[in-house]
Amino acid sequence: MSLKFVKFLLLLACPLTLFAQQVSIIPQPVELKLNEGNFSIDKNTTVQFNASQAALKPAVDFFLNAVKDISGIALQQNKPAAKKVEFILAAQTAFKPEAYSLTVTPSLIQIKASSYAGIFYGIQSVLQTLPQVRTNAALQVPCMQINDEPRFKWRGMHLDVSRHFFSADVVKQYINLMAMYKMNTFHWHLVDDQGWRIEIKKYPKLTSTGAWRVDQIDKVWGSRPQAKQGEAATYGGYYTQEQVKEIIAYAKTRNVTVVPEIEMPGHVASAIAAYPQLSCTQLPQLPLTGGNYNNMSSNYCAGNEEVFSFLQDVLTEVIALFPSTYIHIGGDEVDKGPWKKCERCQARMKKEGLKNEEELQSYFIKRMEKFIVSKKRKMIGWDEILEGGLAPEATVMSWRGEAGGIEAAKMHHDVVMTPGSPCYFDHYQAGPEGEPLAIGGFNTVKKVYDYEPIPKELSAEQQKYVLGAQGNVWTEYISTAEHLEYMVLPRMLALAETVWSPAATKNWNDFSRRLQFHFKAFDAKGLHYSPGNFTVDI
Ligand code: TNX
Repeated sequence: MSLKFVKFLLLLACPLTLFAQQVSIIPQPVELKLNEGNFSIDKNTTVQFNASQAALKPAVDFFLNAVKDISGIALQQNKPAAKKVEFILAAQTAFKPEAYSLTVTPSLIQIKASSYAGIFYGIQSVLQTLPQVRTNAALQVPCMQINDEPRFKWRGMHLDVSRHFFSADVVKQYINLMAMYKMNTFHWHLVDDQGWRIEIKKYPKLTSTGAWRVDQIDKVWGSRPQAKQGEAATYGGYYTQEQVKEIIAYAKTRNVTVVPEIEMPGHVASAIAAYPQLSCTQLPQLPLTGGNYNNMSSNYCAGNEEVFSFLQDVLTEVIALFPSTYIHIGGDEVDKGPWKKCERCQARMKKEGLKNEEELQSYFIKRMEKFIVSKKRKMIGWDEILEGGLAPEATVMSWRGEAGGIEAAKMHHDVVMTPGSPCYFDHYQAGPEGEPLAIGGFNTVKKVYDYEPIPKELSAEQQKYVLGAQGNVWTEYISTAEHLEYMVLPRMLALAETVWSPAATKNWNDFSRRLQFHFKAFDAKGLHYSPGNFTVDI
């Protein structure tokens, strides 16, 4: 054989061996070096972690369960062994928050971090190298070294459970999917015109009345006439406080913080259906059935003191349940019409020297912030809270493009970027022919992947106020768990890489390749997703 031919054969073989060694982790780790060989997880493998680090137990159990689910192997724990999977909680200063290192050699898998979060993410990276289909064989983990940390600290996914209700199990599944891709903040939109979804002990009608409506939302947004008093409410649901606690604990194991949204002062027809005295007109009404919000009785009355004591009572129960730093107060799309016609609102404006209804809204939100801060929490709201003057310590969620976020960052307020384009996962991702009816807009997976959460307009100093980004899932048109999965997969994976991986190393082609592995995993797990179009940027 000529030397030339041997060289040719080597050239051919090289990419093949490289290919065999590729891993498909999403989001792409900051540093990943593949080495020769594998660690083989079999029944002689043991997991080890220091007994003094009992806090790691839920993460270790997560790993043990995942291995058992895939292979049936029940790993040994803390037994002396030649081959081990080791979890090491290092000194606080050794790793940044949520960072980890992962070392795999033929005899050792070692995950090291300074936090539970880091250990959990090391585990997620290992799990993404395993076969995703059930097998009876030993599990091969390629030898490698990973050093990894997130780019942003707010890696969010939102879910609207008001327009359609999703069971506690579906919510857990949603959180589990988030955690697999290292997303860490679940924004739970619990209140809107079409249903109040969280049990509040002091105000039982919020759920006995406010959680139920006459019909599911019509296919065409807002076209269904408002239901009449006395019609039978047939659609709805809510979470008991016990279920809420369970969901928070489930999320905590997966390093997901649950941020509750208690919408105010608009989008609250459901609360007013339960307690009509909270609106300006005080007229009886029902939770809305359509997506429209321009309803004369959909706002709280900003001139009524009872509204503020009601909301403080509600938030007191919410704060007792949710350990999150942030409490979301909504603040979006307030129709100022009812306030203009309301004597009490006008009297309040006069008394407080407020020039217009925007300032009245700002007065409302500032009072709520004072209360939330007095409970040692932070307030976050949609970007309309900028109108009429931003509350002193508020964090802004920028959804009507990035303008609100830019303005807030320039004022040295924290910001979460979630512009409708491309962060709204209720918009079409393909088609629209052959796609389930969606709200309009067009956010392909490529568009999400290319999103850069730091606007160029911000100086290096101002950029620090961008905490991260979030995908939002409004559910006017989404009523089943399958449809929900379909809207989120794979766009959430693209967002996960955007908020975790360094901007400079993002690579669409490589992401598309890795995505194919995850599609196989979704197939094996029976998850619904959009196969999309991965070569063309539409
Ligand atoms: C605007 S985004 C809303 C929601 C709708 C959504 C539909 C935001 C803060 N408010 O109430 O569901 O558009 O995409």
